[in-house]
Amino acid sequence: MPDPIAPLLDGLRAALGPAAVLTDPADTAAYVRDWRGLYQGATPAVIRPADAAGVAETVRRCVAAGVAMVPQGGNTSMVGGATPDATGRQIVLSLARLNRVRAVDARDLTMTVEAGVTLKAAQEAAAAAGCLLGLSISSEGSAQIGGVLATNAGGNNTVRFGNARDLVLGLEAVLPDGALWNGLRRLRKDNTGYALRQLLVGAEGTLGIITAAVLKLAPRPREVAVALCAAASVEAALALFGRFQAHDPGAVMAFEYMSGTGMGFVLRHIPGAVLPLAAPADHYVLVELASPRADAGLRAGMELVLEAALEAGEITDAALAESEAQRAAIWKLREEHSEAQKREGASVKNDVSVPVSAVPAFIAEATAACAALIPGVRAAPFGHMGDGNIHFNLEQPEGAEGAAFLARDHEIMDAVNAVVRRFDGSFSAEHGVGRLKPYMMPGWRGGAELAAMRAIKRALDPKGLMNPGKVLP
Ligand code: 2HG
Ligand code: ZN
Repeated sequence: MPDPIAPLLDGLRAALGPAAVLTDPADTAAYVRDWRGLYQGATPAVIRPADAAGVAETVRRCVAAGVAMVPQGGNTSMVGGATPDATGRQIVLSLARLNRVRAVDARDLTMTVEAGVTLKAAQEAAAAAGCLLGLSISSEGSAQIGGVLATNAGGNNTVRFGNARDLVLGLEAVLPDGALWNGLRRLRKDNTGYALRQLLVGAEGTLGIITAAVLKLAPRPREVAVALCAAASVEAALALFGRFQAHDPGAVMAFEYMSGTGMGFVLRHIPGAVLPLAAPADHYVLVELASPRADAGLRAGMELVLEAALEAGEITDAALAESEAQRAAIWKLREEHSEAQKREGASVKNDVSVPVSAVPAFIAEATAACAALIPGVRAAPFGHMGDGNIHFNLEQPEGAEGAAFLARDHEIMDAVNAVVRRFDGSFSAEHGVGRLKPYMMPGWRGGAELAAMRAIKRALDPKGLMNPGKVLP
């Protein structure tokens, strides 16, 4: 059989223009490797359509040629979800040029954005209209809306607004047969059969390619209060969360836990990172309160809660941001955790969730399990305590060989997941399954659930050309 790729690329050049087809390895290199450096793939071409019709055209031509596609946005996946395999037979379909904010409606509190708009640009467009897009993740400067939705990203504001899925009212997508589906409805109520939009959200590009979405907005906050606290223990950090929830659950915008180990990496590796507290601690909490009211009295409420927690011995110190610059500096200590862990050496990530109340016991038991498995391993758990999603990341023992440590990644993940299972948690809370975790699916989602997922995949993508090797084992 003649190789279908050369004629496919000729056809795509003719249909989309030569600039939309990258084949020079110098141009495609950045698309075939994930940012963590876990996966080095290969591709004959990166296709960069300018609009949804171009995406549909690309999919139709790839399907006709029997060539697999790997959709890619900002290439910030933690699980290799956007990287092609090493065969050099999978096309990378970049959504980056679909970068228009089509509409923002401050009365309906919705925005319509294309897949290639970065999350940060979408937040800024919402803010410019006096609104808030209630989704914030550490990679928001690079991550694009299409990938954010395809992975059902969570992040810092899940405690207030839910996950990406909860913000989606409508979707436009190219289905695996190349049909362009316009489901960009802006309705708060719409019970008309299967919620196709929700099927595509979280499917990681295995059931179609999201090209645009209608997202829910909220009124823009007029008062914000942020504090960094030194907590006496993980239990104490959770008790502090309980205090804020009891005081005013509607005000909590983020409640993030950080271990002393992880914060130590940030202070060591991130230029400009400064701890605004008297002394380093073993446990930290970042809490953000926000209200659309300018007279909500958040600062006073924050002080009240923190004073009570100080008196109870749950926290030993706290710094309240006095300015936007201080607020950003405190958030930087949290957002740079991944980068700092990368610079410290090899690390194995466990993006897991347990019921919020179980977070302290989970961290204690997972820490013990990993110490027993690899003496000297450095647990640096951090993350979204307010929704139960902890990044239970492990850094190689000091002085150990990084590659040897990484070679044990399955062993480490399995040890942590055994603890997760005891608490009825999830092995992937917000990063998705990607290429890293399909092997876990039968053990966690086997039986009726996986069978139904396979049936859906077969029905929509019978040729298996949409992001193969991801999600399903
Ligand atoms: C975060 O919460 C991201 O900052 C990254 O989800 C987590 O690096 C990680 O494991
Ligand atoms: Zn996270």
